Amino acid sequence: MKLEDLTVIKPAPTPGDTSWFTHDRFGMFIHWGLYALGARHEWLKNYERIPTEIYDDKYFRHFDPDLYNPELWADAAKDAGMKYFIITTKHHEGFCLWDSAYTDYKAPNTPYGKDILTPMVDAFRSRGLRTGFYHSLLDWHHPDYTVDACHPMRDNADYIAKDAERDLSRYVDYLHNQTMELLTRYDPVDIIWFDFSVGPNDRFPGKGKEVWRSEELIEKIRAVNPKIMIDDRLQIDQDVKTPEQYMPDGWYKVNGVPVVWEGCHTFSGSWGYYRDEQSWKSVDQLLKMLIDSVSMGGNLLLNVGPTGRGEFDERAYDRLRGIGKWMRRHARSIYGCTQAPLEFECPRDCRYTYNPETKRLYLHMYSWPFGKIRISGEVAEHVEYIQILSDASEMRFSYNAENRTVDIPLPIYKPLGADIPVLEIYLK
Ligand code: FHN
Repeated sequence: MKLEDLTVIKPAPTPGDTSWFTHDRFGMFIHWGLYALGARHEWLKNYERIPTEIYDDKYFRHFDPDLYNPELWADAAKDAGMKYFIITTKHHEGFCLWDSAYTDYKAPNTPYGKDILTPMVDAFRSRGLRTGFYHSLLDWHHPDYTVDACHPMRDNADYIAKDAERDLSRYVDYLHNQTMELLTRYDPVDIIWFDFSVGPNDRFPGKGKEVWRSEELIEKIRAVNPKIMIDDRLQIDQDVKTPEQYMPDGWYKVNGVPVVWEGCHTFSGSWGYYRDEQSWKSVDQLLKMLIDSVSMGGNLLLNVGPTGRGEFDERAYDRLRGIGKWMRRHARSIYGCTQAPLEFECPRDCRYTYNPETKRLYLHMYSWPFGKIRISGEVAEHVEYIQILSDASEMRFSYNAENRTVDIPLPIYKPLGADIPVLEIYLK
């Protein structure tokens, strides 16, 4: 087969502009809010059924991240090879990081006394990273937000009884107003990442596209920013599917059709800062999550939960540095890459990524086989030149046309400076 006749998957077209997104592949998610002070999961208000008065007395009244310096965050993201960031402008607790005109429950009204979002957007944009806003549909603080299966007060009969006085549509007006406030004040925002639609249970109705007036909201958003990417959690599919905390076993599909997708993952389980959590993934694991995602045509959104002082956890910096060390030499096996042609068989313990523009194939070796590695079948017929990506050293090979195999003798030791070695294969 000719190279151009091979089957390279293209995702279904999207209403917003995803061209940069499917090129850049790697972003930073940031979960930050009052829950950083609790330092035991961003859902602590729900898990511990904490009434708002107590929650705010503890955390709103003590929020003062004096070491907050978003320049350091942006540097860490850029040096790790990330190309965009998505910040929780408001999470389920309802606390807003920016100086919203629609609420007093915001960072400028805490002891910290300042808008947190503007310097962050400026810092990341000044380093060429694109801007994404996570915005919670749930709001455990707003007076008109009614009780549902995920509400901290779901077992509090007195609180539930007051639902009769709550006007959920007034809350949804607030949601629409704040969304438009964010998109106009920080225009151009590249991604709006809503989270999430609540399922019904035997006690409470759910909250989905009808409640959020999702169609109307999407229309308003596209009217001010037609190219923006909108995620899938308004219950109306838009620009990106968002599988969370698991790795699909193939290109993510909707009704059998491959789509633009992004896997969002934590370093260690919780999204918000969790002081005593010890389940931190290794750099090797994280790199394999990035490569796996791209090898199946997707993006990786890796989350950081800053502390109550406004710093990234040392364990996060350590992982970001490790990822950056590999990306410095291997970035072109990620950026602009996607799933390899379907006709290409991949050797054991390896992954392929493929750049359809440069016609270069990247063989990521998760283990270093002894003596040689063989690539077989259709791919073997297209091999023109091979080098180790990290140091551009030639890898000589022998092609057997009868067996359609290419054998590549390997040195005993895997190359230095490449936690995960990559062979860059020029195709003809
Ligand atoms: O409840 C949230 C959770 O706190 C976190 O924000 C994740 C990130 O995608 N989304 C929800 C759980 O699906």
